[in-house]
Amino acid sequence: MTQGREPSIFERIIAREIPSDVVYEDSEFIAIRDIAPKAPIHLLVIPKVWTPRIDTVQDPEQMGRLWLKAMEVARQHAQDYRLVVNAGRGAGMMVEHTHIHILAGWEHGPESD
Ligand code: DGP
Repeated sequence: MTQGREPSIFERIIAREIPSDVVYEDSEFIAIRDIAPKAPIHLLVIPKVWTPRIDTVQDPEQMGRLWLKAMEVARQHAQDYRLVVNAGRGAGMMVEHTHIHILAGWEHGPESD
């Protein structure tokens, strides 16, 4: 249900209108490989229910589940990882649909490669 707005790229990925490399999915979340990776491992954890950006998520339970899922997915791919959230265009946010970036897989830390 997009109620008048254009579906986000991530909603189109969730609907399988756009192909992506899905690494995790359940009824509430999908996790995919970022199309333009900024680290050897670069995943996106995306709630299926659209909200424009993370600071519009009001429900602490929902927020908690999102971060717990991001850490769970991260640990399935790496022992050490960085979680990043861009909130707003001025912070580099390109896709208006709440998501958490998982960055990992460097040999000697994020500044090494
Ligand atoms: P942000 O800048 O925080 O809004 O991050 C959005 C990310 O989404 C960015 O790193 C690139 C990624 N992205 C954009 N379009 C697609 C797509 O069609 N498929 C995949 N897998 N990732 C995408």
